[in-house]
Amino acid sequence: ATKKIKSALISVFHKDGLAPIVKQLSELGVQIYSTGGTQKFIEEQGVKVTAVEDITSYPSILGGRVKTLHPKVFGGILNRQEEASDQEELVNFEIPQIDLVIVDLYPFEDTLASGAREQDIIEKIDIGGISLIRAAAKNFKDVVCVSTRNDYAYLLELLKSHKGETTLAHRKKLATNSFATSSHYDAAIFNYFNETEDNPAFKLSFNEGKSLRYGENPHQEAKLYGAIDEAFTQLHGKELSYNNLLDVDAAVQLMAEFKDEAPTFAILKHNNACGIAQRNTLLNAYQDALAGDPVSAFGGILIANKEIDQATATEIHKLFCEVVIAPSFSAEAKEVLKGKKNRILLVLKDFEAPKKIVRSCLNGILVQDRDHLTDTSEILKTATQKEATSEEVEDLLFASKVCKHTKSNTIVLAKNKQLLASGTGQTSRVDALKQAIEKATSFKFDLSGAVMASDAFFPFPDCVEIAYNAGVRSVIQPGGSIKDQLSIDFCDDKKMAMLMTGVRHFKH
Ligand code: 93A
Repeated sequence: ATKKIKSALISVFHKDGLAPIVKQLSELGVQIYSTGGTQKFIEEQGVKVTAVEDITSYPSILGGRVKTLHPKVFGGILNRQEEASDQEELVNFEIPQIDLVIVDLYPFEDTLASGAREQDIIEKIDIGGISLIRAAAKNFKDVVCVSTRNDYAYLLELLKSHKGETTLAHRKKLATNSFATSSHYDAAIFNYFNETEDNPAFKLSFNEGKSLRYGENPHQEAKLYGAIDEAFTQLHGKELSYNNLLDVDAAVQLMAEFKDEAPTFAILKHNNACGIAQRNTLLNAYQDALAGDPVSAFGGILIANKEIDQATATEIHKLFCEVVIAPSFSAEAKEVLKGKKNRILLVLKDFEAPKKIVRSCLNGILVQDRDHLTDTSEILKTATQKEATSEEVEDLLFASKVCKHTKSNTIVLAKNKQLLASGTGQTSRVDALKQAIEKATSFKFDLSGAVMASDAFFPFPDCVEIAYNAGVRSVIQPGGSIKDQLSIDFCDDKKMAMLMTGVRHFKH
């Protein structure tokens, strides 16, 4: 199945990289056909070339929209050399055989990215070029298809060392690359038309994923799709792993809740906050976040809502942590934090998180709106006789925001804008509460006057009872259980305040 290239059709948008190829083709005595601009370029190289119009007997029409779309061109590419009837037709219709197709498509994506007008973008939807690629790749048994400048070096090698002879394997490899080119190209066009979905996750292009070192575990392969460099700039450290990326995502979503508030610092492990605090200075916020659970903080993901200064960096430097994320780092802070070779430093950009989130499910994909509802004082309704004090309301909202970003079932205990402990990802709400109390107690936190937040309603009054016994005096929860009244009655009896948000924040 070795074939020698005797003729070529070349139609390329960008002419760079083409000169050595046409020279080599000419040395091999290959008959070259070409379209307008490409023809001119080839002539400038002093290489003999025949206009495609000479094959079609048609000029380029409709302002270039129809140049190569002609049976004489496609017949030359799609004919099967083994089919006697195909070959007869070539003779009858005076169709020249085409052995090699080189195309560089209209730059649709670049034009889109340049912010061009719709009309100009549409004009950059290549029709003839993509058809040439599909035709040549389909007929890879006989035809060599070069669909991207990335394959020029490979082609040159075939022309030089193999004197223009190609094996079936060579041609199949180039055909495979060609369908990668065409599917990527069409996906970009689809995404442009399908803008309404507004989700970079849909803008996956299947030949462009970035390989990660491994997935959740070393035996799992993994890839990352999408332009995450639009979300942050990495200043320092090793390459982000699969798990790092999930933690960074969780950290960024959590901190978005506190974006314009006082200095806030959070430490996450396994996508959950193990410490978070809001203070007058970032240093204090960091110290009190760390105090929330200094054991879990080891190897954690750290995030700040303000620039990390030298004082905070100096404290952080004492901790072994995987990633530090902030809107910026002072020059001194950068120096300090770069002191550990592997520590990843990320500058968070002002990016817009996609409005939809995507997950695989069985043999399909689940798509849902992001949980964009943030609990604010306006939505709160007091269910009990006792009102919460303004300090308590602040703590309740703080706790509720943390709760929203913690795996369900979750209970968050907080006081004075500091996470005291949470119960995360438990199969019962009571277990989540017990876990939180035990953790808080083990770190010697005084729970008297603490607030409790729950991501979903209390089905029974047991949680408020256990919380009361631990010292909790105010509670925030969505409400909506048919047994809400039992929890409310208990609170009234014990002079506790209970605020209802009406908004559930499950995070499965
Ligand atoms: O407008 S098109 O879709 N119509 C065509 O028939 C056609 N044939 C080739 N665009 C077409 N091409 C594209 O023209 C090629 O994909 C290439 O990008 C470009 C090369 O044009 P020129 O040689 O005139 O610079």
